Amino acid sequence: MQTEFRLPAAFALIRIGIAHRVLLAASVAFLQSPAMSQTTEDFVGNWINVYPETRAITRIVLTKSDEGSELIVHGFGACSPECDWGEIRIPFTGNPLVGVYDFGFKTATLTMCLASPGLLFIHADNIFQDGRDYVNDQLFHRDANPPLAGGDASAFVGDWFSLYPEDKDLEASQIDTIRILRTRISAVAGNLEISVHAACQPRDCPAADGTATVVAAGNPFTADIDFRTPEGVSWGNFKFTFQLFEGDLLHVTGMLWENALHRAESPAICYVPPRPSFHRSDIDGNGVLNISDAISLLGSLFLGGASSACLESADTDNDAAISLTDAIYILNHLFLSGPRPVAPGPPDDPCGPDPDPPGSVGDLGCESYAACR
Ligand SMILES: [Ca+2]
Ligand SMILES: [Ca+2]
Ligand SMILES: [Ca+2]
Repeated sequence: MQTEFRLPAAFALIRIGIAHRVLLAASVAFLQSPAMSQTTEDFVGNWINVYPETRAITRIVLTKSDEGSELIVHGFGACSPECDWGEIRIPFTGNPLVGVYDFGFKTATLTMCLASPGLLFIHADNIFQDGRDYVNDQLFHRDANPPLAGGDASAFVGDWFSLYPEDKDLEASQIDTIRILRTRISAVAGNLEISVHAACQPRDCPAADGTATVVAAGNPFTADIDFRTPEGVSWGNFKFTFQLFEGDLLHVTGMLWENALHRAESPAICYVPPRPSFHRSDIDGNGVLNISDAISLLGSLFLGGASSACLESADTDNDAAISLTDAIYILNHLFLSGPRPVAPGPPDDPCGPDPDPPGSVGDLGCESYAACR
């Protein structure tokens, strides 16, 4: 018999500690890569939440002060009609910017980070006077239409990870919700197979997994996902929305509807980890291409030697197979002026990723390659 799972209603009084701040800073630093613009003008705009059904900040208007040294932040929250949070002024200190709203009953600290020229990421720490606090992550697009990524369904394929470390916000947040930690999307027979791993907040309940198979139907697409703990306890049937934005940002939102009431909302901004860089044909990974690489490859193919820690590097001709041909290719290049190893090229070329799409047949992976760290 299944026990119905209930998110706990009691709130513990845990304050956000220094570790939380340090981790936040580390996460925001990630968002700044690659280098983002750092002028006030880049922040100025009418920023709209990418998720129209949000119960948090619906939009935020950023303008420049007359003297140009400050940004004026004008936030609006989800109420009916729209809640006007009023204006706060914050000095411009670069990317990210931090502003604090003090509502009396709670403070909301907004860390605003340009994720790309058209996308603003806001991490909000809400601390209530009674000690409860919760955090949420939201993504905003500038004016008009969201900059959704183009391409077909394969663009969604990959392993996606929450922007924040897995346990950080679970400790900080005291409001019942779930946090999406990891999402894996695979292409199978024309469909997308989705696997979402989530944890609930506060943390005194187990993490759960949900899976779904959907027909790949554009960007965004939705999926109904039933979450189950390892013991088989159901969290209920969540309505998920997956939106892919320019710059490899996947926005995942889960809504749980119970008796037609909105019960939980868990936006999670996710990112694709940077693809590993390597040099093609440097089988032993020492940053130099010579006959040892061919010998090492032949050893792994025919003498039971260890295979390269970077399979893509060993696939010298990038034909999705590591074979004798690759060793011959190296020898031919070294001693008979044969063609150079293909992109990203041998060690005298810049480090780079495999040109094949992530998760495709041609993507053999590269677990580690020390010469390109
Ligand atoms: Ca080598
Ligand atoms: Ca090959
Ligand atoms: Ca490849």
